[in-house]
Amino acid sequence: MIDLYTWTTPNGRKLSILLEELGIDYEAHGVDLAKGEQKTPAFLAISPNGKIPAIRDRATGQAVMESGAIMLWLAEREGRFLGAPGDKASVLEWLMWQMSMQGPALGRIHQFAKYGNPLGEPAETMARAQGAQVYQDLNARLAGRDYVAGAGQGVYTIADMAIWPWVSRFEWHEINLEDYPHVLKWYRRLAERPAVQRGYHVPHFVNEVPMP
Ligand SMILES: N[C@@H](CCC(=O)N[C@@H](CS)C(=O)NCC(=O)O)C(=O)O
Repeated sequence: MIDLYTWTTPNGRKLSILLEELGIDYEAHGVDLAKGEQKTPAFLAISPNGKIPAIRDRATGQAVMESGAIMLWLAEREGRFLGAPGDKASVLEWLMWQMSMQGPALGRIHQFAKYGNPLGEPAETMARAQGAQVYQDLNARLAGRDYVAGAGQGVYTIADMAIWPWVSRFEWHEINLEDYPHVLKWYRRLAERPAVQRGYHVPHFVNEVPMP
């Protein structure tokens, strides 16, 4: 049994989607970020960086923080969603791209769009240019492919599950997915998966999965 500590954000949904895809027993615990529950001593003992998501394996007591690390840890433990052995390099490439490029770039736009801009116009212009770059790179990668990692047309892996929840916030970062047709096709393909639908609504329902 895995305890999942999460909230209704893209980083949290990466893990609920993976757990739903794996079909293993887990219990989701909502950590209300607006109430500061991520900074309580009890939660910091599980996630020392004070951020969701985090997990704890109830059988061993092993806790893991950082969404990319948790995804890799679970996928390796279960031996699933990493593609064939020869696909591992590209799975890691796109998982790390998500963590270091896509998440931070789109997160900065969300800050400006939703919570105001104390840094001035140049910072916002730069953030939006980086966001557009992220979409251009993903669109180029998905041309002629079904999934981001793996040989040929690709194979469904944790890299897709990490990237998709951030794309599902396209309205927040004011990106028109019609401008990125390969991303749009891939986004819709994943959105049709029952596990993605279920994982999106953990720890509770906020809105239907956005469908462009
Ligand atoms: N690098 C971390 C980022 C996690 C993260 O930024 N979590 C946000 C929600 S999406 C959070 O917990 N924010 C609360 C805070 O910073 O106080 C990961 O990928 O797990």
